[in-house]
Amino acid sequence: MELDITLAREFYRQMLLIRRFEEKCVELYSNQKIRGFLHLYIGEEAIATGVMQALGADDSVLSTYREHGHALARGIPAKRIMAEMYGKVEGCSRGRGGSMHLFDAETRFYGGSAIVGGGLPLAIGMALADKMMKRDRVTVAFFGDGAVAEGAFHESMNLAALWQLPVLFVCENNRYAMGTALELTESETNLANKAAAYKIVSRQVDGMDVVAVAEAAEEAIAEVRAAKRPLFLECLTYRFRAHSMFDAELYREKTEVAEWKQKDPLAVLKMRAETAGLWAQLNADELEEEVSAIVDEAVAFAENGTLESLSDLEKFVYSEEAAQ
Ligand SMILES: Cc1ncc(C[n+]2csc(CCOP(=O)(O)OP(=O)(O)O)c2C)c(N)n1
Repeated sequence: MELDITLAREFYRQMLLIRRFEEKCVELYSNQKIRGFLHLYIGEEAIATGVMQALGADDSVLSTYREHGHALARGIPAKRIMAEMYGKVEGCSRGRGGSMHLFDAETRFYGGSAIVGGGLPLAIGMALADKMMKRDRVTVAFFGDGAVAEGAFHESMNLAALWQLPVLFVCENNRYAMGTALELTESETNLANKAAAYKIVSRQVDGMDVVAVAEAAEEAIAEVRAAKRPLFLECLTYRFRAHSMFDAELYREKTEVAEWKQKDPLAVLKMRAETAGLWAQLNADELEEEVSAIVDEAVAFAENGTLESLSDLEKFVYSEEAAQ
């Protein structure tokens, strides 16, 4: 992939938006504007950015509870995501889902999920439907390293291979499942090997380098679409922040976090742009301003949004038809 100025700017802008959006979320959470759980993607931005640019509008996406980055990169407007965080009806899930349950049928973003590995069986169902209906779609399922310990992971791998389903599995291996290091729960820590055991073509990529992820994702999605079979992409990454807002991080050394911060995806892209002689032209200051305006607008939109009225609280529990 040739890193030209258009691509470099777009990647940088996208990752910066995710970073600044989430930094604002931390502030709002501390001020109790956002309630419930909040899991930050900071450090992992290269994955959502790199994978999403390789998808077409008709492809489907399933995500996890750490999904703000996926949702933004897929194109859900920041203000609809922020309103969702605030629990306002203008939110992408009508304020009923919050941070962990972003959903937007228009961009075919079929949800964050609070259940570890919960998106995997859904991806299988969606891809099976596409196969049966002879639609030329790819389904992408994002999940963490913790999900490979779930039965749902193994059932999904098995069925995807057996039925030759067009799914790209994107494993975001950030080395920890909450407070548990991968090597304490898995005898095989090369997760691509686990998928390979199900006869699924699998690869590993540097998840801190957006260009590497974008290249791997483009190739992978083209293969899934052409060969109509699954593919597994393990992205080696790290989360810079705590698991969620309640986590004293007693399970890892500060030095380890500092070491990974040397590979900050924004810094890696900056280095690449400098090498290609594109950095000055990229105009990072202008992008900071642009992104800051988007985040401010999102907060204002959420602040001015409407809370669901009490009389509507039971709405959508049953379909309108069934409720009659
Ligand atoms: C089925 C299920 N089991 C346990 C939990 C509790 N839990 C929430 S997050 C988490 C760790 C998951 O880690 P990983 O999949 O690596 O994702 P990451 O948080 O690192 O992005 C666990 C065990 C849950 N939400 N769902």
